[in-house]
Amino acid sequence: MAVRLVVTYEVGFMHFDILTLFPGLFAGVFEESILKRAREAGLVTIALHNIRDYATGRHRVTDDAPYGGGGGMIMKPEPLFAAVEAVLGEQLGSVPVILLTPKGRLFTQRVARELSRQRRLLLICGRYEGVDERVHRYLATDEISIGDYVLAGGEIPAMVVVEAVTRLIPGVLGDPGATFEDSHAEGLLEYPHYTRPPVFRGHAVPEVLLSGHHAQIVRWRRQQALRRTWEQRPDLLSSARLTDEDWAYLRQLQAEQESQAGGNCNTLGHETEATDLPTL
Ligand code: 6GU
Repeated sequence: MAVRLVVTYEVGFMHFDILTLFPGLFAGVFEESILKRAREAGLVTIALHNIRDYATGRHRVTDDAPYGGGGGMIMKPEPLFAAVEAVLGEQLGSVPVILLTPKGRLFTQRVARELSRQRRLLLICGRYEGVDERVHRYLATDEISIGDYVLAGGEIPAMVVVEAVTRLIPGVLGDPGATFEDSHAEGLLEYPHYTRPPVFRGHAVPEVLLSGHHAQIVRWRRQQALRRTWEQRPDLLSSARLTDEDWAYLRQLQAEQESQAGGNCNTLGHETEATDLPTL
């Protein structure tokens, strides 16, 4: 009798609604690579809505000068409320309405994971100069910024959110382990990767990776991830999940650094602010 091996993959589904004044900006990003594949596989649907279509009057005005004076134009509340209400209909109140704004909470892998558990998300692309406060207070249920720098509008941040969330939807990436090993997934930066050739322009692949010793490879990768995080993003170490062995390795790195002249320079040679370990 033949034995049938049944492999089941968990698959998810997500719908994104994006409200923007510039729907044309999204075409390339959504029509290539991972987002194209996720859409073709029926795992993700994305609807772009032009905010201008919900503005009234002959000129369909979507922004206006700020009360109290000052520079820049402010997005008017009426078109945004009308758009969200029309797009969500009965689902208004049960779908997160996320305003992309530099005033929002910081977008991290944790936030991406949190959002990937939703079935539907609505993203409003704000323009940098500002959005009427009534939108912040009474329409948006969440506000997200992708980092401490200034962009002209929320369109590129919306693409960032859609891509980061989509790749976490079960079934989008072939290998379910792939998202687990990502930089940031465990709170550490990722270890270095190598592929053929074994020597390229005189630079050899680390011996351990060619050794076939699985346990040694795992240990080396962990130490590389720790070293890289300590060098580039020491702020991440205080919230990473670290074992006693990890801490021992970090103390060893710190001891090596302290025994070198200069003290304030890490092994890459540039100045870093916080190479001191958080709690040793
Ligand atoms: Cl969400 N919007 C704008 N305009 N600038 C940003 C941002 C968002 N996140 C970082 N910079």
